[in-house]
Amino acid sequence: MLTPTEKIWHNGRFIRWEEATIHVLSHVVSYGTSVFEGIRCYATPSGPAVFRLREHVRRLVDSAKIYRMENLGFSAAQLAEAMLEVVRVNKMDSCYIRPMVIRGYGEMGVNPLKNPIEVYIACWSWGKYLGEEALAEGVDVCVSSWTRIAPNTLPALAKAGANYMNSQLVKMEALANGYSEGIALDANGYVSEGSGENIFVVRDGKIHTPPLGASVLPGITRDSVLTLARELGIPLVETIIPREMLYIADEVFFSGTAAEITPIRSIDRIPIGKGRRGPVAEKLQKEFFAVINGTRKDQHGWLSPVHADQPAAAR
Ligand code: PPE
Repeated sequence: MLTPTEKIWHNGRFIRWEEATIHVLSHVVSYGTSVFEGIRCYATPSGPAVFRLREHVRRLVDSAKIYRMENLGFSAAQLAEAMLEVVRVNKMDSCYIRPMVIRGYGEMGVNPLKNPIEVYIACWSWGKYLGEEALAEGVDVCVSSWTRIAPNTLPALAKAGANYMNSQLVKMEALANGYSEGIALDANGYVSEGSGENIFVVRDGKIHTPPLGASVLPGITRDSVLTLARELGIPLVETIIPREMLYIADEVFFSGTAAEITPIRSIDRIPIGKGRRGPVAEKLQKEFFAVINGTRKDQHGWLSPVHADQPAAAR
């Protein structure tokens, strides 16, 4: 179960965790009117630091814009500052931050435009998403019988609550069949993404990942993986991936804020490569964890220190 923290930020002020409730007739409840983010704050040797804060705020604002929520009442800079403040106020060293923009209580009916936009930012402690052993051992997954949201239905570039109804179908089916996660194909039958992760396929030393047109969320960890891979000189390509490419890959792995970099050791009970974490995933994990642990120079400015008097990580 979720362990409560003390405070949640709501439209510019802090309220108690228990106070952060909404009316059952809020627009979001009937119609799924929400966009949100998931961000990790890591404990570094120089104090807590939020990973890729700017990019997450930007994606939140982009998601809102797609749904015609033009005025959130706060600038990107104010939202970013509020996210850091939530970590400070709750005295967290490391945590998961969940900013949410919802359409609240007012009118009923599909038209959301008269309903107030409410912004909430919560944080809590969140451990390993796909289990403790997943990062080292890899996970067993399936290809879902559910298709990912099709182009021009629910926009995949927006991180909207409603998208996760599709994710839930993928996830529940996977769990019901004894897998830890499902991989959804896009409307054309090509590999898209996991219920809450982007996906990478390695064959002959080259990384393949589906392009943004394959109904994937523009993952910020995905971008980090691509950046680290380029720096390591690993060839990579964003390209459509046929389902069967998964089975004959040398390695397949997931990326995501919650899942970080999680290797996949089997798909539909077919062992991937040697049936455990492969060298490319391991190399990328090593680099990624060195950045977030503050032991590798943060040359891209990916870490935002939570406390003003805190030195930037490992400079
Ligand atoms: N695809 C989907 C569908 C997705 O939900 C996520 C994040 C990603 C890709 C990876 O994106 P990024 O986190 O920016 O690298 N999923 C979030 C929600 C997890 C949840 O269960 O809630 C996350 O990882 O925080």
